[in-house]
Amino acid sequence: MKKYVVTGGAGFIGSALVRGLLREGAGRVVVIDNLLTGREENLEEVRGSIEFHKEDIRCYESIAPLMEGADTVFHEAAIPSVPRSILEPAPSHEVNIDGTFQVLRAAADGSVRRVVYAASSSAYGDTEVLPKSESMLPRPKSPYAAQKLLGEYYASVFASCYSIETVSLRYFNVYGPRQDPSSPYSGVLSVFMKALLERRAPTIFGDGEQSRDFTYVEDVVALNLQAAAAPGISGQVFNGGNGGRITLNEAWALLQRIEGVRIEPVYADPRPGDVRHSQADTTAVSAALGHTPRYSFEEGLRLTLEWYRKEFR
Ligand code: UD2
Repeated sequence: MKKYVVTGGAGFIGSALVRGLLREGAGRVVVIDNLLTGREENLEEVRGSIEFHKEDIRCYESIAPLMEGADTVFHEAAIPSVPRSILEPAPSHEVNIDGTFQVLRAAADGSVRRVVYAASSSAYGDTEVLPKSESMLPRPKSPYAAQKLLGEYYASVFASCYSIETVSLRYFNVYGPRQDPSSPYSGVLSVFMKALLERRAPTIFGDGEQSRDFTYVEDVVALNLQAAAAPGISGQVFNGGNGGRITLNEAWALLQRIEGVRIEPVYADPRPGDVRHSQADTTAVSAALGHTPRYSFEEGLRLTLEWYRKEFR
């Protein structure tokens, strides 16, 4: 029976991946999460089908035995958020860099076949050309972006120096059910949807004309499963995006239209470290992994809004 490990498996993306693995008939799914941002409720209905370990990825001794002999480790655990990494750089450095190193080290020592690493589109920074392709020179603008990029470098170095395969997926602004809207560092769509359902004005940092390639979580789950299975891609980095680009003003306008309300947003100063435009070139990921995103922005938005509606009731 093949064993799969998901670090950060109680988080928003990690728990969706756990569900995806179980749907695909994965035999043994081991979740490692320290519940800093993850929540056990995210795994509620699958709790009986997985092994849950409340451990911190920075602690090699705790995580190494859990990784032993796994087919694939999906490394989702991280402290996300650009502004959080600027305000509190030390914790995110320790988790995103030291923690990632310990995950790779434990996986290599434990004869894991492959690690699929959750990298970030933030690594690109502000490039002159859109869409952003993997061959562009990264230009991180925040500690978080630099940390996630170093994780990629570490992953590919482990693939070349040790007997382990690694693949990095640069996620582009993932959204969907279970994304926690309650922190000042929450993903913008989760914050927008909470404001919409509570009939409050959202805050838009800057002029709202910055754009993102918002990617529905189930497309990221499918991509991870493809990245775990595809042969001959070890050491490589792929974009995990939709290929589209939506401004924050457009996103808020669409949400109002879906809900049938009109609420003027409040505009505030732009956030330091913010990337202006983000859009994935999906050519390489489609050629190497056969990946095609299935959810349009509006479809993903409607599904997510439906989930929040039930959640907040
Ligand atoms: C970055 C990465 C993303 C992921 C994420 C993890 C880029 C382009 N994307 O997302 O792939 O790794 O980090 O944290 O770097 N905003 C508002 N109002 C709010 C909240 C946010 O206007 O209440 C703005 C924010 O200033 C930014 C945009 O919305 O321009 C998106 O912010 P975010 O925090 O959702 O994600 P972002 O782009 O920093």
